[in-house]
Amino acid sequence: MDAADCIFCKIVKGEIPCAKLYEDELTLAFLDIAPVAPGHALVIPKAHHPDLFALPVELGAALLAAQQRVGRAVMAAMGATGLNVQQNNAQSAGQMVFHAHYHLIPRREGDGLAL
Ligand code: IU
Repeated sequence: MDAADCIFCKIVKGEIPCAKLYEDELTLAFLDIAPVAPGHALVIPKAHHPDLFALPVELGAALLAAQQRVGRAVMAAMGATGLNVQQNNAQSAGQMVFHAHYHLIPRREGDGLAL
């Protein structure tokens, strides 16, 4: 799939709406439309890279900074005591959207989530 058909590229361009949490020059974060926990957020690069292995290493610092910023915010907003960062590559690993992204999943003691 190229960028023209990519749903996350359409979100970046504003062609499809999202519940935006954060953006900067290189990254965007929004709430997952099918959250596994309240506050489940996605952090993505604005540029189209299909998965982790295609990400330019230089983009890693910007993505990490966004994960830290958004992760702290969703934890505070949800009263969470923990946070999982999940990142899937290829269909066999559960990837459904082929534009690299990080799941930020707020956790609480005894929330019963099995990830
Ligand atoms: P995955 O790692 O590729 O499996 O995750 C894709 C996620 O993108 C999944 O949790 C979807 O609920 C989420 N998502 C979304 O937030 N908005 C969309 O328009 C679409 C998928 I399509």
